Amino acid sequence: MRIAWSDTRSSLACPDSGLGRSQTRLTGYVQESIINTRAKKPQAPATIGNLPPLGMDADSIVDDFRRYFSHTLGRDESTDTNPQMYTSLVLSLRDRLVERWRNTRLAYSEADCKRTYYLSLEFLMGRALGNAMLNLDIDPATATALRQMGIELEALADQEHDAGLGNGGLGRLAACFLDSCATLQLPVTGYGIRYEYGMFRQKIENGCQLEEPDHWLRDGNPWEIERPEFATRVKFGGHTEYFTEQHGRTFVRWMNTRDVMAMPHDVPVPGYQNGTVNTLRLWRAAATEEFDLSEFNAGSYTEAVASKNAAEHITMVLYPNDSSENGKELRLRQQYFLASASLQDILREWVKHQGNDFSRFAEKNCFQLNDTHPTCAVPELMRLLMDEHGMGWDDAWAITSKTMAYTNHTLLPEALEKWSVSMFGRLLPRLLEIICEINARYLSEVALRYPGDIERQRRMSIIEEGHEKQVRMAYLAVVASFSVNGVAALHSELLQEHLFRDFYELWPHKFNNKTNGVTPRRWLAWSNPELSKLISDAIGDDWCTDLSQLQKLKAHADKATFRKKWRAVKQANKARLAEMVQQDCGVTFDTNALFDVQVKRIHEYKRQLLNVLHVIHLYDRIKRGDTANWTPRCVLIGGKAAPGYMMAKRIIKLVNAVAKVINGDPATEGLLRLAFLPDYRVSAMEVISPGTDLSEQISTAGKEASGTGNMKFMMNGAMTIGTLDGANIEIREEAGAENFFLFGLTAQEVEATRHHYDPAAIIHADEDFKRVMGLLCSGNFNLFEPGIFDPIINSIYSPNDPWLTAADFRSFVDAQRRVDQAYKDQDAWTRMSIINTATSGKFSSDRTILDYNREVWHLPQIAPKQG
Ligand code: 62N
Repeated sequence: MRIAWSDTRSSLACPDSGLGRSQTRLTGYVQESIINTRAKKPQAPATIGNLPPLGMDADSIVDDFRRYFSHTLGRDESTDTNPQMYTSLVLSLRDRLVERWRNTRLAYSEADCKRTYYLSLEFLMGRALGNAMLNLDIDPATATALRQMGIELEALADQEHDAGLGNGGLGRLAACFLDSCATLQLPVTGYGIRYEYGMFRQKIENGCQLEEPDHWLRDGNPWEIERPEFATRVKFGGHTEYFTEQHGRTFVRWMNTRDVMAMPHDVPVPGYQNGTVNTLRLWRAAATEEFDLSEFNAGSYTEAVASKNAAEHITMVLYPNDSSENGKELRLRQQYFLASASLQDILREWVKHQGNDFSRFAEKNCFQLNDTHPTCAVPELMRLLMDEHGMGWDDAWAITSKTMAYTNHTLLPEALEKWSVSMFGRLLPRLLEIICEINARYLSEVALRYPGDIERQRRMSIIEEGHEKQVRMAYLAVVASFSVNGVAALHSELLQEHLFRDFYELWPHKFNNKTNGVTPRRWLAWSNPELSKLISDAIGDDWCTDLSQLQKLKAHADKATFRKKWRAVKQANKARLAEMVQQDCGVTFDTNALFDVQVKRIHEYKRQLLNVLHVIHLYDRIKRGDTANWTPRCVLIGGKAAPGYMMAKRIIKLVNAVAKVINGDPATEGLLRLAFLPDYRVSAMEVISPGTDLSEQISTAGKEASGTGNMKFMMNGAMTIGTLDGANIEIREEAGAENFFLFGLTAQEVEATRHHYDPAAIIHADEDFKRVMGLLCSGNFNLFEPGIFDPIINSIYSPNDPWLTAADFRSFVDAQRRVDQAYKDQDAWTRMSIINTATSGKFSSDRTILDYNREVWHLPQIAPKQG
């Protein structure tokens, strides 16, 4: 059997000998590692010197572009679809980012200020070119430069693959946050994983989802810069041994590990026209060097080279589950790999400047955990401080518990991460020991506060007892963090009342809310240039960095000329969206119809099914001739299903099946269209949200933590039809009840209804609903595939349906009727559309980040020196 990871016995664990078991030697080793990490004398600087700033005019860009294309990339054939042309443009722009990047680093380091590290397994960045041009304020110059060379900017920009390193909202939130931090000039660094394959590409065949690998790095990634000088080593496996020093102090060594190298790739994160460029550092796994050698020496050269693979597997692929963790060992490897590499990186930088003095570490550093996924950072920081830097438990815990902050993104029990204790112990034995010690100490605190309440200790334990013991990562995160937040007001309340009730009772001061937001640069300024111009012409352009300014639009909502322009922009954007639907779905959308859109991950709790039931109801009305005063509708549904989530995949099949029948029936001409948009992703949303009239936010109340798509739609002037769930509640508060289509049970009513839920009776009592179910059950949409929708039909009829789809059918249909009515009065509709944009200011991620900074991070804003 070949060893997949390097064995550190010979080379690393004890550099001076192969023995290393005697106490004196080990003492020597620990001291040496401490001494090695003391501040080193800076080396004499090389004399490369400072270069003059690069020109931001079209001519300078043309010069650089030509040099990259001809000299650096060695090409001379140029066509619009030539990948080297795209690369040449990116490298030219990147140079301009690099200058500002350096200035930013310098400014932060001179300020010697506190920093925050945003740890996330996902950063759903999408495309970077448009964002870089906007934030560098170099869009017009670039367009001119390319025109001079006879190149079309749009064709080039369209070549960029989305960086799809995330599943959905949680990953995109991380990306919006980075944009806001750079724009607010906050010293925040993102740490993530450079997956070789991002979110899968979705193909639709015979109405079913097919997954294709997303090899987004195939043509190279000109945005990133590899930094081998900061490569770090991450340990796995092995075992621990305890030693006692001469002075009686015990310490632990984690040995016989199989190591993997972590190679950083830095991606620039430009702020909006402010000279700041922050960093997103993404780690790639690579084989260690010496492990080749050990295998090589054993005489198995090819096996040694081949086994590099195993190490590199760690960062091969993003797990495409957005709501249920599956307990796979490779996923835990990814999580630890990110946590360990990032913390080592941060501690190395600290020691470079401060030596082994950690007395001010807690006041200078903060780690924001994006859900529980990076929670290995808690025991890993303890381990590094104790085992690598010689600190005692209490000091290490003081630092850890003052620097960790945890954001929760879900209440769904199936999404709460748990790791089997036995697997955890095999893969990360030292970390498991530390977790058990954290648990023991914290449970004794619980015991002190609630003497004799054994049941409470069992409930609150980080280790869940049972047939198979499990580590509850959310509890670990809460215990170790000084701040725990939900992502919308309702969600944060529900966390305190349910999931973390016991913890809230014990530590109320830890809990807070941070309502999500999205960046107005990408989601309004860049993706909707026409509306942006109209807005700026009316109220100036400060809104881009102070979205509350949009309030000023309210005054313009009463002007007929303004409303006319507003409507013209929406029409143009609907035409763009219709073009995309035509291209990707082969369905014709008439831009005079109401564009009704639901795009998000496919999940039962998000209730795409309820949406389809409404569409079937509209079809039924058409078929029975109930079309007086009809409002024509084009319904668009898009999103990916987790590859193993059968119900979600069946719902996609249903949407496509219903679409086929409806679009193919001449009776629906001019009245109703339904399309499923394949491969929903960031760059698609940039076209979708500007062209939408009605945004569907119809989750079962209490289940959607926040939602962020809802905010993108609102900014772009869409009306929302929604339940009182997640951030919908706050959207409705801001827009006003009269500018929001509300329906459905409240979160409280949902819980109360469960005990006496009788969907069959509800359906029987509702003539419309009965007819819809009749169509579904008769096989009207699956003539040649009998029975395929039975699981869906059964879920609707089930008294145990967790999502209570039938309970909300009637009020949903009624709300949609109000939508139809409202859309008929185009002037009134446009007014409501303007008001929605005008009141969307709260949902800028700048506001969210300022909240985090005021209440959790406490960072200074630092502007780099220009030039
Ligand atoms: C979303 F670990 N969550 C929320 F593998 N999760 O659903 C949405 F199990 O309401 C919020 O608006 C948004 O976060 C931002 O706060 C979400 O996107 C995941 O993508 C995810 C990924 C992996 C897991 C679980 C959840 C896993």
